[in-house]
Amino acid sequence: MGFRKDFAWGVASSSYQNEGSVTADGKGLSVWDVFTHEEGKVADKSNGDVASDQYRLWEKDVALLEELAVNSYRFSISWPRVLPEGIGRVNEKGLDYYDRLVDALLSKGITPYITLFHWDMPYELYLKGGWLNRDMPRYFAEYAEVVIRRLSDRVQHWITQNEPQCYISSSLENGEHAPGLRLGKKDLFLAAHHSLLSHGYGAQAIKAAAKTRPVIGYAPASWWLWSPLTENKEDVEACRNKTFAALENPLGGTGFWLDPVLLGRYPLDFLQTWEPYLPRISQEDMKVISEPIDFVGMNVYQTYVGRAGGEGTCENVSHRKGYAKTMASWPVTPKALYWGPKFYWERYHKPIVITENGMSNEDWIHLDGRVHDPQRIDFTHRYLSSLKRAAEEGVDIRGYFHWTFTDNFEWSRGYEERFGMVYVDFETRERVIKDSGFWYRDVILSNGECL
Ligand code: IFM
Repeated sequence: MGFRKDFAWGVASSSYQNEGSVTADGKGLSVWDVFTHEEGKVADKSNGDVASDQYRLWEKDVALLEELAVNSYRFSISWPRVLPEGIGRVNEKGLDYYDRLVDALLSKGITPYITLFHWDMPYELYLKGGWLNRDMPRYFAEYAEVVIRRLSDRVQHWITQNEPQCYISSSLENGEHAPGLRLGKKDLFLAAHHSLLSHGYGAQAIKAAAKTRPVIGYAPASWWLWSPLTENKEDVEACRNKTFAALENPLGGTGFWLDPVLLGRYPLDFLQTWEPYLPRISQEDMKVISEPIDFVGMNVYQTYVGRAGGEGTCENVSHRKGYAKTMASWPVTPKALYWGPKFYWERYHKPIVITENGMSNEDWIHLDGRVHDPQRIDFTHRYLSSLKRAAEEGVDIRGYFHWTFTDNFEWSRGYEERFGMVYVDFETRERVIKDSGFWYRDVILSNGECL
């Protein structure tokens, strides 16, 4: 027994990182459109104005997806393309684009997994206070409803939010991401609570407006994972506890973002430590936040490694000399896709979809005209083997989406790192499937049996 027969094999992307055409056909500005044009915000002074140009080259991209043999494609919708001011006026031309994309995918037997929010907040809503505004969750629900009305006769799989840790912490705490603010703890908790509420209102809006039975997920960043050095009971226990514990910086934590959604409460240790900084959290809010969903999305790139220390602590033994790492300096730690899903499954009993996993690399077109990326093949092989082990031991894993489809705009690092299974020449927008893409196709065609 390996992966389920109906396993979703896919690749993932996002609107700002891929679409380009940032003012085409009536699209409004997002916080990223504004931020990337400010001095010193992006490492290579670039922006997503064109990105991988998917808005114009979508037909080519659908043909590439077919060549990769994926049965699913995860992409996000640009909120300001659909509602240029964030609320109110609907931009039909923006919706038409997603209509065409969905139809083309379905005609090739590829199931769309649509993320409603992958960071590109309408700039007009930022001017209204963004995540600090108590009305944001309602605005998000209004937007969700517009999209669901238009696409849910054909689309069933929805992901409300991608990596709230990033659009709260990196965006509002350390200023690295748009809109580049540095707020204090009280504001951050308020924004985080509103983000969780918007997930809940979004899930309710999807259910209320869907024309076919929706399958709803939520995809926080699963970067705070701990895998045991050995499989001794003590090491496993120490790492499980550490994975869900409240952190010194609680907004990075796993329990903080998942317990409210899946268990209906903030973690107790978090509430005790941060009480003086928290907004009013009502029972009604928690009911909305924990609106039942169908799967938990895991965006997994790495894990810390730990072992039992004294007095129930977990000792960090992560980095050994000369450890393997990706271009982003993220350690190559395949155990993440075994222990992460296992710990989540044991705590939440929710089906799991790996909504992101992958690595950045320095890829280029070789003399033979091909893009050889053996590191990415080895990386993915190792991670998928771990995932397969988890599936074989009974963890309910429904799908895997490689991050990412084509090379794209990597936020504040611009175009310096390439995460794609398809190479993009950012001058000509020419695409070349990398060796890893062909390798992944064989994995998909064997449903993971060849791993
Ligand atoms: O490119 C990002 C993506 O937008 C969110 N998750 C992590 C990826 C790699 O940094």
